Amino acid sequence: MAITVMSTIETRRRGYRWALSGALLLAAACGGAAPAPSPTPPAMPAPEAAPAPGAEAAAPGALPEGALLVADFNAAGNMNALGGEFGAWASAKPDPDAKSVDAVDPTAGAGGTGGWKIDYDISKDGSYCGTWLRLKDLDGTKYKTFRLSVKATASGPVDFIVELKTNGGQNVGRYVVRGVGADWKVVEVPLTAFNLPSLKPMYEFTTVFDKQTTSVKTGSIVIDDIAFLP
Ligand SMILES: [Ca+2]
Repeated sequence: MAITVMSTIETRRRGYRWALSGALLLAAACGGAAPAPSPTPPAMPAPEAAPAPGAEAAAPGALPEGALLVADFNAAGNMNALGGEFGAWASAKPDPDAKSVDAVDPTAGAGGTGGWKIDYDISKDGSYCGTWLRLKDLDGTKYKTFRLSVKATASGPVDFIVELKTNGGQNVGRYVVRGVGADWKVVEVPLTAFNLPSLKPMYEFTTVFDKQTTSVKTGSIVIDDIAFLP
């Protein structure tokens, strides 16, 4: 099934206007406008969730020395701090249709800054979707921990999968983030928990919502401050 994701819908954000016209975007995405292949398919089906080795703190903190900020979503557009694009993807025929719409919201992020708002709908049984963010082949061997901040805005608690991919997407490591509610959660995952054969070159960060993992079938989350920590 994983290979068939080449037919998924991808909604790319090209400008800040997208963030300000979410309703139009949603309508366009729901209508299946401009479908394009997902950059890389998610690894399906979801494996057993690994025992949580990650620490989940209560509030965001400043990045330590030597950390690499990947994206803080404080600027308009769909380009991260590494010069990589980001966007949304969703399953489509022959699999059941899902919906995923992402946008940079100028105030939904941590501390009222910009954040990556993700609306997903996997209410059709067997559908799945998420978002992707390119990592520009960074050298993950310099770091020990992957970090992001996340909250749910429309429903909760939400469980979802985060993936790190290397070698052009050939290798996929997964971690399940659980219990995301209305308060910001800082998720820190040791890179070893992704069980990747190598930590370079880092190709992509992906979110995945599927029925095996995500019990809330229609929801909205905001991600902010994606970083690698030494
Ligand atoms: Ca931010």
